[in-house]
Amino acid sequence: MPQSRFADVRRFGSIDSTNRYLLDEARAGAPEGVVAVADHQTAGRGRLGRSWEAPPGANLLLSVLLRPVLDPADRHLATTAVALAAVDAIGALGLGGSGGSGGSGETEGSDGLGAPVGIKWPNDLVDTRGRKLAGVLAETDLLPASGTGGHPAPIVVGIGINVNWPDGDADLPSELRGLAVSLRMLAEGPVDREELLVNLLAALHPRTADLGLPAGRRRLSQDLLAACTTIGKSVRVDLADGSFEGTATGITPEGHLLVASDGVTRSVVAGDVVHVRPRS
Ligand code: BT5
Repeated sequence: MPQSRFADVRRFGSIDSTNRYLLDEARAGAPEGVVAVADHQTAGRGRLGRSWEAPPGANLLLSVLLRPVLDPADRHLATTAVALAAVDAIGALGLGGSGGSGGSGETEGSDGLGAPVGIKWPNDLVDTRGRKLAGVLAETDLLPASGTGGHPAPIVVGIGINVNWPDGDADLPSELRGLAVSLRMLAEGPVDREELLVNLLAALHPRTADLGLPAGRRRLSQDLLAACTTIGKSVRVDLADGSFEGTATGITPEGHLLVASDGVTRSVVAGDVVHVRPRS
């Protein structure tokens, strides 16, 4: 992969968490572009102390170290860049599967992206039925030491993509049945993890380069809007200091979610949101 800034790929048979590994590397001064890939994580992490499940050898578990020169208000776009790169990478597999058709009327966020997947704002890849195919976790370390040596402060972005697990609902723990899906299920057959990794490393290059440019950041927000399955949905937004309900109506050029509620449209920043979910 010539010219890719993601050429330093470190592979692990088993590790606690690729995000934890790269945060430690970042603290030790590692440059942008280091990638960690694991066959298995013993303590894969989700947001807010949640865990990420994947049996050994089945799925793509990867983190990248970014050091974008970004205003703190734009740092949430690192999640968007990686989520969009994953949509690109899955599209490039050309699976041509049914995409889990026969669904529940979920918005197809993938028009024009060539993949039967969309992005549930802010950090999930979902199929056309809203089942979770991948999750993205961005972690940052603003300790002064991490940004020394001329490096901007790091953002470690991890993604877990369900490639060959689960093979069906029966594989899943009961709490994830009907809620999680894999590429294997969508393609109705095994999917090559290596090919997906190669596609993802290739797609990460332009997507993360966009973080550093005003026009690039607008492109990320526009492409997020095009891929976003949350638009048009009723949502409840849980903020640290309370919650409100409304309808997701759009995404701003800065990548914020617009939620209309009681005749007022509010802009919601990913970092402020504890949870956005369909209103029950
Ligand atoms: C996420 O958190 O979705 C972020 C997941 C990031 C995982 C990657 S793997 C590589 C890197 N290293 C790490 O240690 N982490 C990153 P969140 O939105 O909090 O969702 C977590 C929730 O998703 C869990 O509480 C489960 O309900 C559900 N879940 C867990 N494993 C799943 C899976 N394989 N597929 C679908 N849903 C899952």
